[in-house]
Amino acid sequence: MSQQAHYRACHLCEAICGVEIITEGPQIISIKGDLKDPLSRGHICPKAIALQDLHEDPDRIRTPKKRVGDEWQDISWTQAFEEIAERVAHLQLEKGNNAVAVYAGNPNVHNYGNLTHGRVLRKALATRNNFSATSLDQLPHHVMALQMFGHQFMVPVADIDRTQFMLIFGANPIASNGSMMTVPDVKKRLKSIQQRGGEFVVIDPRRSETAELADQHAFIKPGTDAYVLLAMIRLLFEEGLVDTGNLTQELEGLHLIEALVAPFTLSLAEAQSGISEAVIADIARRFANADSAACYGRMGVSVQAYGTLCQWAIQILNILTGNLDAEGGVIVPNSAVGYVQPGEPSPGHLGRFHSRVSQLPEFGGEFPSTVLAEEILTTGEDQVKALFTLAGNPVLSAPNGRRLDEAFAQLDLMVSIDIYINETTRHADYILPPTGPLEHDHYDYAFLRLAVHNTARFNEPVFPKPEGALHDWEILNGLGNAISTKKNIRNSTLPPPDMLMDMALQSGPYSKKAGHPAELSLAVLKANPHGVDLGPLQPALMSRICTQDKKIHLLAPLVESEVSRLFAQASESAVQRFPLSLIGRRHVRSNNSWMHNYHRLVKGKPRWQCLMHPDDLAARGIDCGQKVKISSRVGEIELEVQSSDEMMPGVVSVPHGWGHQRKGVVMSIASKQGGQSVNDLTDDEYYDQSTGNSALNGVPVEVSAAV
Ligand SMILES: Nc1nc2c(c(=O)[nH]1)N[C@H]1C(S)=C(S)[C@@H](COP(=O)(O)OP(=O)(O)OC[C@H]3O[C@@H](n4cnc5c(=O)[nH]c(N)nc54)[C@H](O)[C@@H]3O)O[C@H]1N2
Ligand SMILES: Nc1nc2c(c(=O)[nH]1)N[C@H]1C(S)=C(S)[C@@H](COP(=O)(O)OP(=O)(O)OC[C@H]3O[C@@H](n4cnc5c(=O)[nH]c(N)nc54)[C@H](O)[C@@H]3O)O[C@H]1N2
Ligand code: SF4
Ligand SMILES: [Mo]
Repeated sequence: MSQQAHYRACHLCEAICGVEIITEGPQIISIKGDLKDPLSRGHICPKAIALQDLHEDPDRIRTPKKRVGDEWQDISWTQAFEEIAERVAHLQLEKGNNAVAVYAGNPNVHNYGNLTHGRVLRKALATRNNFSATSLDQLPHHVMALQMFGHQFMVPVADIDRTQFMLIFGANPIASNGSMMTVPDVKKRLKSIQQRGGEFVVIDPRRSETAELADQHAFIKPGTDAYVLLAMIRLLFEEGLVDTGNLTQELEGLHLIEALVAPFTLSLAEAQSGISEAVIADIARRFANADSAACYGRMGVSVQAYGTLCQWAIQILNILTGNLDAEGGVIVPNSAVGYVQPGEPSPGHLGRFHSRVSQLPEFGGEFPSTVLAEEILTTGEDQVKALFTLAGNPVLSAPNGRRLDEAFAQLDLMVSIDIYINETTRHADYILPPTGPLEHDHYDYAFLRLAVHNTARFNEPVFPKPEGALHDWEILNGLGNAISTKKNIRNSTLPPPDMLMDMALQSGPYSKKAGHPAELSLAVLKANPHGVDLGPLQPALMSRICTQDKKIHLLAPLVESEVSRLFAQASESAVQRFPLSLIGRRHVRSNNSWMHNYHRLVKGKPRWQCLMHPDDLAARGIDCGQKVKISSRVGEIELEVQSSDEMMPGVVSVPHGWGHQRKGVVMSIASKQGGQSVNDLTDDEYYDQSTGNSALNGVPVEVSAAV
């Protein structure tokens, strides 16, 4: 049999690296970085190699399953769609449409058919109870973009390849490979800043892999970034460093910001954050005086109690220093598909309606995932009785996972579109497994919109679709159609996602229609399997802005109330029962909750331990390597602790996504791993008050020796 080379994206993280996969018949011979990919230029990380484990994994389920007692029975797709549709129609007729909820997890954004076809199922269900990983992750970015620029996806990205100063709050791209910033080969890109005479600075409670390489790292007490950011903004006004450049005429509300930040002095910032006044002032001045600068913040500042305020303040810092929409600053990418401009659908909306139990606001038609358990467990009209999970594992990923376990166990119906029987799907009545990632085509609809360099790339499947298998989008079409038929409502299935992408490419900014020389279409991308280079980021914000008055809105009521809440909190005394602060951690060989079943990744030292500063351990009489009990308001876990001066004193780090020993999980390698789920400690009542985005970082905890 002859060998064949396939070029495609690794879909496992936001870096979307190009890979070259050599196959011989049904066998994978090798997986390497694609040197000709214009975005990733040959870079890959160890996870790409594990695509082979994922493809071959005998635990990955390949036929629809129905629970019968404690057993899983293989059933046909027709039977699955028919039975599920019957039960949904019956339940919704009796209890109303909102009795059914949907949780869409992270891999949906890595699989374009889920993005295009999710709406077929949602339309059939017509429920208000939609949830997703967005509110465990990045809601503050979208709320900021909507308020300031009028569209939730108008998210500026750091122009890392041209900046002279990058200021990073709470992100560890060396381990995560970047997020809300598609940046393959980030290490080389960060080092290039230094090589061209620039610098990068990291603010993080842990001396992370990224902080290790930085020109400067400052430890910060978790959850206090907003004090530092507001003090930096205050200093810009006080020292006459505000220079809004070309955007001066376009800004609405600039004069109000100076008064708003007036109470946030450097001394308040030092007292709250642990970073000295001198260091904060020096970083702010260097940022303002740099030839170009980009401030970027991720999980550490998005998924904490002031996530939205932090994302707002980060953009204000970029704007006040003339770095928004400027080369080397932050720029909204010009993607070939989903190019945001007036008229692009789904600009977003916040707080049009509120969740039933805790009255948290919807965003873009979704409630924060933190209220999913209470919507199932609290009786009354509109109580959630059935759940669809699409590529999500909330039991390990959302706060207070034990409460979700309890909630899922009492649902009348649960359906999971997923490839494993894991901590979440073990509760399902039906599991519907799609094809594996190498068995379907791919266009990076989500991440090409967030990339640090404009490119477009389409991937053909590496292997043919196995007989009898369905793609995620075909399952969504099938379910949507069956449910609509039973409910007797009009709903049409959608054509395959490649057709939809072709239409979008041919009406996008690089099309023949738009007069662009690239003349992009699906056929052009198919003829260029390594991807097409569309050039560096291009400032063009004001021609695309989506606010009604075409201005950039610097202030919103939610920002003002968050600023007041932050100021009031400074005089509150800390909770003594849980004096330590819990944060997360990512490792390059692990990915969220579902990649621990691949021997190529889990080999080597364990990566799930808790890290603490030696002084915190000494104060509690705990030795390195000992088992400790970590407790929070909602629960406790026991884990081995490692002593590490990477940690700021007072801070405890535990990665999420571990703890696969729960009964019924069918992942033979993962369930033999150690580790516990940190989300048995994180608190569903601890969230960003303005949006309901979970605060998974900065959770109050205490640690003691396990007995
Ligand atoms: N404490 C703490 N918690 C966190 C975080 C943290 O930093 N700290 N991070 C949060 C973040 S940023 C995120 S995005 C969430 C992620 O949390 P989730 O949204 O729950 O996503 P995953 O954990 O990635 O789970 C993915 C699920 O999709 C399935 N799957 C994988 N590929 C496919 C596919 O192609 N099709 C289908 N149908 N299913 C597939 C897997 O088997 C698994 O069940 O976790 C959040 N939770
Ligand atoms: N290898 C790997 N890559 C991944 C993932 C993975 O699980 N593994 N997950 C993917 C996903 S879904 C996402 S969203 C991205 C996330 O991408 P990143 O945000 O880059 O990843 P994290 O490791 O969560 O980085 C958060 C950093 O914030 C710090 N931090 C915690 N609390 C605070 C705080 O209060 N203030 C400040 N300033 N810092 C704080 C942490 O110490 C950590 O270094 O990664 C993606 N890539
Ligand atoms: S950094 Fe690793 S996991 Fe992420 S896309 Fe590249 S190869 Fe895949
Ligand atoms: Mo995420």
